[in-house]
Amino acid sequence: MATSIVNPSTSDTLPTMAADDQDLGSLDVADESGRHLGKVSLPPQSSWRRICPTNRLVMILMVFCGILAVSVVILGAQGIRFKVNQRRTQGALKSFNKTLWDGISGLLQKRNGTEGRLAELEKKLTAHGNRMGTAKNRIQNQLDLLQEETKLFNCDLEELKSNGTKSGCCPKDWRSFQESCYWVSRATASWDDAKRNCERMNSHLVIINSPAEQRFIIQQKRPGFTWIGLTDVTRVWKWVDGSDYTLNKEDWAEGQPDHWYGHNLGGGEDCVHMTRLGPWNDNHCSRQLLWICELELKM
Ligand code: MBG
Ligand code: CA
Repeated sequence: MATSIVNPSTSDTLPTMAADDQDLGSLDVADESGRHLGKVSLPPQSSWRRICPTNRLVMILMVFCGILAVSVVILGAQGIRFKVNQRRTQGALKSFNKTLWDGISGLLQKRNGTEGRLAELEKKLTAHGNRMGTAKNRIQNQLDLLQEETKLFNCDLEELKSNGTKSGCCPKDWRSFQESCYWVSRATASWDDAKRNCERMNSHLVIINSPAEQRFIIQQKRPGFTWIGLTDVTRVWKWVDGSDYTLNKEDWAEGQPDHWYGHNLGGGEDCVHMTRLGPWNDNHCSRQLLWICELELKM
């Protein structure tokens, strides 16, 4: 006798069941005539398992595909948006770049222009400065001349007023200091010749009466030993006008005066000169040195 297991979904021979509610834990078994033979127990199944596994796979795949499609769409949309944004940003950057370059080239042009103008101004200023310098020199020369002429004029006036007994001016080429005029030689001579030369010019070898006068003479003298009007040829220190000199160590160079005999020129050292920097030394009167004459102004 043949038996069959009737599948509720494919055959009418099996008792109908509500597919949703039927417990699939057992199956009815019937023979060929349809007589019910009993129930066969099936292992219990979850509600998912009751659905055909192929359908479930398809569904999962479909869901997955759906998610994938949605993701692709979202990503695509985002990609498009990103591209649009990127293009916009690029556009903005390009325009910013252009603006920046325009600004920089404008600034560079301005700077070049300013530099050019500055160079021009500098040239003008230099030229102006040179002109000013020349003008200043000319004015200074004219002022000096005017001063000199005023001095000469006053001098002449003074002489006229005093009937020729007073003079306020130094002769040409003589330098004025306080109440005296000074003349500095270019040549050299012995002390005696120098003294005579000064006397020929109605003056005398310089007599130094004060530190201020000493400083002035140092400024005026040429570099080199220079005779002054002091001697001890009479064994007593005397100025050329006969006045006494009291020895002051501060006037002299280190170790002087020493009346040195070591020169083999005969005698010692009786005539005084200024050394290069100013302090005095006694020397042999025959030495050929520069000299300075002094002329007192008649006041
Ligand atoms: C010289 C002086 C000379 C004499 C000598 C003594 C180096 O200076 O000119 O007058 O004093 O020194 O050594
Ligand atoms: Ca000496």
